[in-house]
Amino acid sequence: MTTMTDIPTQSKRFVKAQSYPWPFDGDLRPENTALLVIDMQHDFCSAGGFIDRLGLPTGSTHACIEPIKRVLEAMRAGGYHIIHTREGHRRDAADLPATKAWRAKRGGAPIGSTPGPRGMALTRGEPGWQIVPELAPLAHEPVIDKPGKGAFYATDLDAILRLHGIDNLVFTGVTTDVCVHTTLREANDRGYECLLLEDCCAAINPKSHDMAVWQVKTGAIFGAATHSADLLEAIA
Ligand code: TIU
Repeated sequence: MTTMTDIPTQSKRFVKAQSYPWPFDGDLRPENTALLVIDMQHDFCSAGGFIDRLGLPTGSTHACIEPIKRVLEAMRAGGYHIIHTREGHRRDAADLPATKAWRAKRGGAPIGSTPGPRGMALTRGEPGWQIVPELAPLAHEPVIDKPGKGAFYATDLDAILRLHGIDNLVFTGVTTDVCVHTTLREANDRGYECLLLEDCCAAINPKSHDMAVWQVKTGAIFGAATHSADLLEAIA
């Protein structure tokens, strides 16, 4: 990481955000900044997937595909790092905690058995586990397969970020209050500078989304939050 004094004032760049202009040190460059697209899989965003089989709505998670696509295209064009994540379990279920298996089965969307319209829920290789085609990763973009909510737990995400000198993380994806928040909190504790794009993430319950965004916007505890338009303006 650079220190504040390393960056000449004239080359500092900030995104308008709450509760402070982001990143804290103004060191916003394609080389040290990654877009994280979290769990934009059919299981969370589409009919017949995990969330739908639990009897929960997917309207809000589906609706953030388009805003994420705009940011993805702009950051690809700008040469920023792009990293995708997928939540899912090994087909042999060796990485599936009994607690999670029990809860999913109880909710009506068993993991690793009893296929639904998009195959077995949250199971690697199944149709529901695939990333939605609008946001399909390019061949050179790392995809982090994660068994948990947080993208740092039991993955090589931290190693990849450090190998590439990435300090700043822009958060998009689903769901705001579960996997996005868990990953943002994990990243914050590891010293990464986090920006949440509030129109590029969604929760099952809009009130829970609002509170999760509020937590990031208020008090500068985990980082900052903004709308994608402000990020796009800053990197244009
Ligand atoms: N990706 C993610 O957020 N996993 C979840 O289980 N989310 C729920 O909202 N349940």
